[in-house]
Amino acid sequence: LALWPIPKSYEHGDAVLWILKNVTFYWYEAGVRNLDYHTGQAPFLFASNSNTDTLSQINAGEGLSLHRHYTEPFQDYNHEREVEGVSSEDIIDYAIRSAWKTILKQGFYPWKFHPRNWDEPSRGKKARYVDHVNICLLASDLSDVAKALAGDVDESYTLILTEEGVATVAANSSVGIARGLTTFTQLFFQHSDGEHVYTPLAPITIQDEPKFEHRGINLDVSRNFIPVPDIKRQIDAAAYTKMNRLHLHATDSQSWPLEIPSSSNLARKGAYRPDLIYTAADFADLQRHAALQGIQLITEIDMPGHTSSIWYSAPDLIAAYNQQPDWDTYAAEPPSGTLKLNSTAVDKFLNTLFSDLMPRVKPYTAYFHTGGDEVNLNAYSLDDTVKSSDPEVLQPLMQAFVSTNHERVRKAGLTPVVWEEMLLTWNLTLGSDVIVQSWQSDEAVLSIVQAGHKALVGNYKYWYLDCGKGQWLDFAPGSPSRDAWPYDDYCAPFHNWRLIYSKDPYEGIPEHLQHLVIGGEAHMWGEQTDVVNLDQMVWPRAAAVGEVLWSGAKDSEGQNRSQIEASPRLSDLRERLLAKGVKAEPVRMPYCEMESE
Ligand code: CP6
Repeated sequence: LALWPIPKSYEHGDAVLWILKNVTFYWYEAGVRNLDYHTGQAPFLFASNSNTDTLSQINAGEGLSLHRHYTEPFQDYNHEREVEGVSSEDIIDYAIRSAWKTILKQGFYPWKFHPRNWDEPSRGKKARYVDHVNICLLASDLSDVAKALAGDVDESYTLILTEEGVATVAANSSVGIARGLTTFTQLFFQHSDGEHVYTPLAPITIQDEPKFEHRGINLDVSRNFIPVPDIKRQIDAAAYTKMNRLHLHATDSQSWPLEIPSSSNLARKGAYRPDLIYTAADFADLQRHAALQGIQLITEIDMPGHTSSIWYSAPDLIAAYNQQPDWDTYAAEPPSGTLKLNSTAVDKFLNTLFSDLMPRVKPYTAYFHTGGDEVNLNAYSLDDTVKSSDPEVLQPLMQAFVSTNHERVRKAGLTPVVWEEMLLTWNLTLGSDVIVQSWQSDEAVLSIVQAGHKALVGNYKYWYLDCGKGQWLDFAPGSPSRDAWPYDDYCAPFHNWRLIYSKDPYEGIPEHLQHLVIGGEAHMWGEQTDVVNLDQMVWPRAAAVGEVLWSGAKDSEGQNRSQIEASPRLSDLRERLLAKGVKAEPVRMPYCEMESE
C-alpha cells in the first residue's frame, strides 16, 4: 500500500481500476432526505461487506441530500472572496478541486517506475471506470470549522472504492473529508501511456483517524526571509501528509518581517529590507491558504528574548542590544538584545502589538505562541528597568510579563502556547489552559504533563531539521576564538528520516499522562536555510514526523514501525511531492534490480 501516512485500518483487493477524465464529484450532506435529486437513484453502491454503522447509514441513504456536484472542467478554488475566516463549505470545495487536480492534472509516476523491462502492473488486469466520487459530510452541523479551530475537529474518515468503480469518502467534518480525499489521491498512479490514471488497489476500504491532534511544522522566517509562495508550498506539502499546524516563528532577533500596521516601523526598519516583509494582506492570505486545507497557522512572536530586531524601530525597549564581542554572555545567538522586563513602555508596546495582531489571527486559529525560549538572565543586568541578573529578582517580573501577555491572548479568545523554559527553567505559574512546547528532552515533556499542562514534543535530537550543518557563527564578533559551535555538541549529526521516524512522542511518558501529549512539531530553524534549500531541508523528512503523529510510532503489535516497510512508501510520497512542485530530496535510488517485491 503506497499511502503516507499509513491509515489506521485498510483492506484491499487487486483489481485494476482506471479513472478517466469525466469523473463527477457528488457532495452529500446529512440533514434532508432527498436522494433522487440529480441522479434519480440512490448514489451509494457499496460492496456488500460494508457493515459498519456509518456505512449502512450511508448505504441506506438515510438523511443524506445532494448539496452540490462537480463535473469538468474544474476551476481552481476561487480565492477572490474577501471574507474573514473559512467555512466548511470552503474547505470541502477546496479539497475536491485540489484532489481532482492532484489525480488528473498534475501527473506523477510511481516511485517504482522500473525503467528496464518493466511490465506495467495494470497489464492483463480487469479495467474498471470510476465515473463518480461521492463525498459524504455526515455531520449536519456546519460549525465543524469552529471545532477545527478549537483543535478538537474530528479528522477521521472512511474511504471506499467498490469493484463497481464507485468511490465514497465519508466524514463527520469538512477537514475529515479533506483528509479522506488526500488519501484518495494517493491511491492513483499515472500510467506510462501518459493518458490514464489507475489504482492497483481496488476494491479498497479504509478507516482512518489521527493519533495526535497537533501535527505541525515550525517554520522560522526571521533568520532568512521566506517569500509567501514558498511558505504556501510548505503548507500544501504539510496538508498532503495530513499535518494540521503551521507554527510560524514570525519574528526573532535577526529580523522582524511581519508587518504590524499600527506600528509600521517595526517591519519597515526591522526587516532585512523594507520589501522583505509579510504585509497584513500577505499574512491573511497565508492563514487562509492554511485554513482551507485544515491547517491552523499559529503565529509566534518570540519574547522577551529573541527580540533585538525591535531595536531598529524602538531602541528604548531593548536591553543588552548587540553586545560585542561577548554577545554570548547575554544571548543564545548574536545579535544579543531582549525586551526590557519591567518597563511601562514595553507594556504599552505589547498592548498595541497584541490589539493589532490578535483580531487578525482569531478567525484562523485557536492559539497564539508567546515564545519564551532561551532567555538569558545576564541581559537584565544591562536593563535599566531591572539592573539585576538575580533570578530571585527576575522571576516575579517574568511572571508578571507572561501573565499579562497571556491575559491579552485569552481576552482575544485564544489559547496561549509557550516554550518549555517558561515553566521548567523560570518556574512560572501558567494557566491550566496553556500549552507548553518542549524542545530539549523527554524529561522536559514528562515534567510538563506532570504539571498538568498539554505538551507539544519536538526533541532537538530527533525533530530539528536544521541540525548537522555545522557552525554558522564565524561572522559574529568573538566567535573566531571559539573553534566549536556550542550546539555542535548536541545538534549533530544530520537527522536523517529514519532517526526522525524512530522517535515516539510517548517515550518516557506513563500511560495515564499520555493524553496530555497532544502532538508535536518538526522544527525548521532558519539560520542556514532560505528559499534555495527550504524544500530539501523540510521534505520528505517532515513527513516522517507527519506519519508518527498521524499513525503513531508503534504498529498494531506495539513495535516501532518498520523503516524497511516505510522506505518505499516514503519514496512514493516524495514523487508525489515533486509532482506538486515541492523539491523533496530523494531517500533512495529509483530502482534496484535485486530488490524483493
Ligand atoms: N531559535 C530560537 C533557535 C533555537 C531555539 N529558539 C535553537 C536552539 C538550539 C538548536 C537549534 C535551534 N535557533 N528562537 C530553541 C527553541 Cl540546536
